[in-house]
Amino acid sequence: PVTSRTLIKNLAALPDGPVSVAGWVDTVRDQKKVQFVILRDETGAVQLVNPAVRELDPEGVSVGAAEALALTESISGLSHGTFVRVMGELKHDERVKLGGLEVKIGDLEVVTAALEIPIAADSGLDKRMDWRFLDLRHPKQNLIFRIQTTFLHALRTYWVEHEFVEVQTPKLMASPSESRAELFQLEYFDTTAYLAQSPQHFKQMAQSAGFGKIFEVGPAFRADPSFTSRHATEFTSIDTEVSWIDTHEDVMRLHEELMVAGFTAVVEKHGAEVAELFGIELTVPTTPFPRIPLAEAKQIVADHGYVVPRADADMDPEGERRISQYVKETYGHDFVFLTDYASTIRPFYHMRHEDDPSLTKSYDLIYNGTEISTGAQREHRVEVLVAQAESMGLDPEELGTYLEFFKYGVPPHGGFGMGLARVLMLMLGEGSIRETTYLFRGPTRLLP
Ligand code: AMO
Repeated sequence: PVTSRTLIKNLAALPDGPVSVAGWVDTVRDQKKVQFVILRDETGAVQLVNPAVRELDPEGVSVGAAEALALTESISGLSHGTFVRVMGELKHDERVKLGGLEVKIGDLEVVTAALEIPIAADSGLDKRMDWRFLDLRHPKQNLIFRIQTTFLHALRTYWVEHEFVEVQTPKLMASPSESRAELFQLEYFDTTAYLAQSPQHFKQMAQSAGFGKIFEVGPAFRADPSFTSRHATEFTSIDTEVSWIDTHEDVMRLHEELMVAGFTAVVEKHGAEVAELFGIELTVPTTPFPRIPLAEAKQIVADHGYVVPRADADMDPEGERRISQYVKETYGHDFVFLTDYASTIRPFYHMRHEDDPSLTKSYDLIYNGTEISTGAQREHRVEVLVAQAESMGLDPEELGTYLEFFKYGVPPHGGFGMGLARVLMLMLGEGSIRETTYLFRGPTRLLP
């Protein structure tokens, strides 16, 4: 341990006796004869107690009376949010509602006082985002980021055990990484740079570089002006790319294994807390996840009374919700791969089916009604790649050095990108990725 404080969650396992705890004041109940303080740290809450001394005995004889009076006054003045360090005596007592234990305050040091906290648990989302550092003190918010840690750790363990190489690709680029849409442009000395919309180019480069299997967890930027619950201008993208695949089916199998690894760890470690704080019974998804070709999925939702607005377009959010509902009812599954998107609505680098070039070897993964991921087998034959780019109106010049990666030998490969905050949002039944992003960035939010 690097500090002498005991984490509040660990108090229960200690015997009665002296302890040192530290955290912030949640509430003070200042009664005539006794004071109670609920102290929180990142692991829980505990009740502190102090027998109040309101005035000095006129005889002034009792030893320590002045200190006891000062302590009582100090506790009376504690505002919500004040950070304190407390030395005291731990006592297990079944009658105490909060965890069946109590710490009798011996000494209380005010480390930093707090102004009146400007938000409450029921404040509006935007106001909470203004005060995100205070909002994050709430146990629910804290749990989200512990779950995120567990989820990413499990993915990382999977990748490492399967000999994937971790890469950090640059976020400053000379050319757009996905398309000209939603592109942040910035001054870069005498030239223009773009913020990476995804690590797409460089995860494919790793296949040309002979790395075989790679992963990256890093920022991606999209100049998306919309104010939806699922879009941010900066988000954390989970990316992986592997060589020597036969079809996008191989990518989907990898994707399923990663999701099972992530969910297994989260259910094991946080299942009980999630049930308690979010009211959700998390389960590990079974494999294989259902797979439905996009055209069929659109037909299914149409048969159920909803026609996706444009026949040649992607599923819209309502279509995603409905196909998810159908899959839940039909297969009892929270996940569904929508596969074989039309080549007109997929990036030029998606491989097309040999027997039907109007369709790509690609998929979106939908989870509880919303897209969390896009994946595909990539086109690795440079002449086909160039033709596909041109047929979609792209100038190969604009692709920078991307095409070079394919001219010196490259294996067949594929991969996927997945938005971290979306996974958490859908896992925990939250209404917005603002809740599951540490600091959300949107068109009108650059602070704090
Ligand atoms: P795509 O553009 O579909 O694919 O993005 C992949 C996943 O990233 C997340 N995502 C976002 N999350 C929050 N805010 C946004 N503005 C946002 N945009 C995307 C979503 C989405 O499913 N290079 C490909 C992936 C690949 O083929 O490997 C790509 O970027 O969860």
